[in-house]
Amino acid sequence: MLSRLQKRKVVDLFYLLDQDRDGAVHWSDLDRIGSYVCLARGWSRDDDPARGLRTAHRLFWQSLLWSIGTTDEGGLRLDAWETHVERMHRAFQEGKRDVAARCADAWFQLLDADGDGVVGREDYRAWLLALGSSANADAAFDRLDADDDGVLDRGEVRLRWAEWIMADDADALGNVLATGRLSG
Ligand SMILES: [Ca+2]
Ligand SMILES: [Ca+2]
Repeated sequence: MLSRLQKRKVVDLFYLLDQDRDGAVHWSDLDRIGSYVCLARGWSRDDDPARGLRTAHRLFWQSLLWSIGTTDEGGLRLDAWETHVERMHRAFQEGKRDVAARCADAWFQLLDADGDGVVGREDYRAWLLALGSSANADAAFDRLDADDDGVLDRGEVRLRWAEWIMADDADALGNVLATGRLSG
């Protein structure tokens, strides 16, 4: 059972991901976000970073379907997302670090749009812009980058993602990872 705060995070992400607002998230929504990221970075569809990003988005989508135990047909409705997050809670509680790490790494690949091995400020700005989030990307990035070295490395993303999933404390840094904000 998700707490009110945990649910707020999932709901906020869900409505931003559902780009065509048909009440479910499909691959086409994610693909559209990927195209917006490319636009924001000035990449054309056949550029190497654009190809890499599309692969990362595909892997993210597949890992999500795998985690939820479904196929793309009909898309992922809000209750499926909540089930996914509840499953991640259990994975943490049961010490299944490989399951949690796999999901966190899928997020890392998604956010590291240029594929240079770290999530830089430009990566993160483009993600929030593509998502359509109203958040101040720089403020959110500064909050996430707790060691203040100007990038989010894989370990940092794993930590912040764990907080995004698990934290029930409004001050937890990772609350803003997915959408740049803690709305509602
Ligand atoms: Ca990067
Ligand atoms: Ca950092």
